[in-house]
Order: sequence, then structure tokens, then C-alpha cells
Amino acid sequence: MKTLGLIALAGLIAVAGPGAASAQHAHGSGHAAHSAEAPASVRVGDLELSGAFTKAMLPGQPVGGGYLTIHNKGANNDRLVSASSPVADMVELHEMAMQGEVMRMRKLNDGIPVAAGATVELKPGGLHLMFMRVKEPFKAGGSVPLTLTFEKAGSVDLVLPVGAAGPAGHQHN
Ligand SMILES: [Cu+2]
Repeated sequence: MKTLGLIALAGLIAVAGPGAASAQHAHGSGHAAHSAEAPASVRVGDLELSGAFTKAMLPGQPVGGGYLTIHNKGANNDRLVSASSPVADMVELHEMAMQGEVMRMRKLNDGIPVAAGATVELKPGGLHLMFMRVKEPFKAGGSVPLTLTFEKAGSVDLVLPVGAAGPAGHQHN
């Protein structure tokens, strides 16, 4: 059930040229202090994807997180159903939440709903993409290709800039 990027290839990809990132989105998201280059926003169907980034990985760290904001500008509910990348064996959809005093993550087998009109933020400490069994650790200043597949909007290709490694907050279990 992969419709790899065909829709996106039809011209929906906003290539991230310098300055292509306009000020369409200025989320005041308090603590996500990453300093990667300003990401462009990408449109697929009714969805606008912006602020995508990942972080540098420490040597020996097998997994990496991916983050972005998804805004559904349409009248229909949609859902992020899967993600993939050539740099990882697989990319899972995860959620982090406090369980008592422990921050735990779990895999979201039913995907991530993006209701009509809603904005869903994948960010450190919350919903995120998890690159599993990454072949080569992400390095700051690099970039990571990613394909997202939505139930209705279809598939779209993104390139995530790699920011500096964050404080080690992301534990996998
Ligand atoms: Cu995770």
C-alpha cells in the first residue's frame, strides 16, 4: 500500500531553497530550541507540513527522532499512517508521555490522526517519528530524507535538516 511520492512528484514539493521558508508558521513552541536551518513548508493535498527537523545522534545510538508540524487545512479528517526513510530500517510513529514519574514512549499502531482544521505538532517529548536501526548516525548540518504517507493526502517526500544533538531526553525501551 505504498504510493511512493507520486502525488508529491506532481509538483507539490516546495523545494527548500534558501529563503523558501516563509513566515507562514511562527509557532511559539517554548522549549524546542533547535537551531537547524529554517525549514520550508511542504503541501500535500490539504495538508501543510512545516518545521521538519531531526537531531544529531550520539555514536552508538541506534534510533533518532523526527519532528514536524502538520496542519490540516481541509474539511476532511486525515491520518498519518506510516513513514519511511532509506537511512533507517524503518520509521515508527511514537508518542512520549509521563507514566508516573517516568517518561515512556509507545508505538502508535493506528497512526496519528490529523483532524480537519487541526494542527498536530510532532516534537521532542511528545508525538514523534522514530528512525529505527539507523545505518549511520545523523550528523549536525546534514539532512535526512523522509517519506510520509497519509490516509487521504497520500505520500510526500521531505528532507529533514539535522540539528545539534539535544539534551539526552529521548530514551527508548
Ligand atoms: Cu520514539
